[in-house]
Parts: sequence; C-alpha cells; structure tokens
Amino acid sequence: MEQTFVMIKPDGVQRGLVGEIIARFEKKGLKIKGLKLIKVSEEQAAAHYQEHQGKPFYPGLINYVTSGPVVVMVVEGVNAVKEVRKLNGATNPLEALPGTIRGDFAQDIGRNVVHGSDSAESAQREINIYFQPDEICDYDYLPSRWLYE
Ligand code: D4T
Repeated sequence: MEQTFVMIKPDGVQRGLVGEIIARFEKKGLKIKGLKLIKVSEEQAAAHYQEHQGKPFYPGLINYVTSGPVVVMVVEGVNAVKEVRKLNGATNPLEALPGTIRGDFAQDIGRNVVHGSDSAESAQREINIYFQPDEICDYDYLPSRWLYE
C-alpha cells in the first residue's frame, strides 16, 4: 500500500470545504490514517516548499499556507499518490477539469484549495514535516476487500 500526504489549505478551511473534500477521498475508497487541523509554522512551510525557494511565487505561497488553519491528512491506497492528484485536479484551477476538487471549487493557482504529494518519496518527506509517528493510525480498513481484486 502507498501513503500520500494531503493538505486542505487555508482557503479550503475558511470556505467550509473540509467536509466536502474529505468526503471525496473517503468515497473513492482511500483510507485515512492521520487527520488534524493545525496552523502551519514558517519552518514547516519552508521545509514543505523548499523546491520552490527563490521562485517569484514563493513568498506569496508561504504567506498563504501560514495564513490560517489547514487540515493535514495521511491517506493510503494502492495508488494513493496518483489517485489523490487525480481527485485534486491540475495545479492551475483554470486547467482543472470539472469533477475535480480544484475544477469545482477553485479559480486561482495561488488559492488552489488542496495539496497532494507528487510522489511516494515526497509523501514520506511531507508526512514527516507535519506528523509524529504516533499520530498515524494503523487499523483494519474493512472496505479494502471490496475495493481491490
Ligand atoms: P501543491 O504542492 O499545492 O499540491 O501543488 P502541486 O504539487 O500541484 O504544484 P507545485 O508543487 O508545482 O506548486 C506548489 C504550489 O505553488 C503554487 N504555485 C505554483 C503558484 O502560486 N504559482 C505558480 O506559478 C506555481 C507553479 C501552487 C501550488
């Protein structure tokens, strides 16, 4: 099983989209293993977005993700990274298809509501930034036998 990291960004929380977004992951059959509402620190934001340091949008991005509470999640599934990114839709909401989270709820790349890791390696790195090991729950996810052959 693969794990990925999801963040419902401050705009998603403020706009009352938390339940709607979590419901999409649940209905897809992704197992939620960690979930909490937090205020992202400057250090966490810098670690998370280190690959974008120096880019023109970096200061705005850091400002945005530290501007209010976010919901962070550890999500598991056979192809969790790809499945989450498919549900999220394209990074730029203008290109995100209807039916995706960004296609349905966002308009601006700087306010794109949700984040999902881009690889299993990024996911582990990002999970370590936001979660302690004892905040991730191991349990039997009963739908598994109806989701996978
Ligand atoms: P996140 O990390 O938010 O899920 O986005 P992606 O993985 O889909 O996309 P990314 O790493 O390329 O971008 C990170 C973050 O920066 C914002 N951004 C990006 C921006 O404001 N302007 C830009 O030109 C780009 C490329 C949006 C997502």
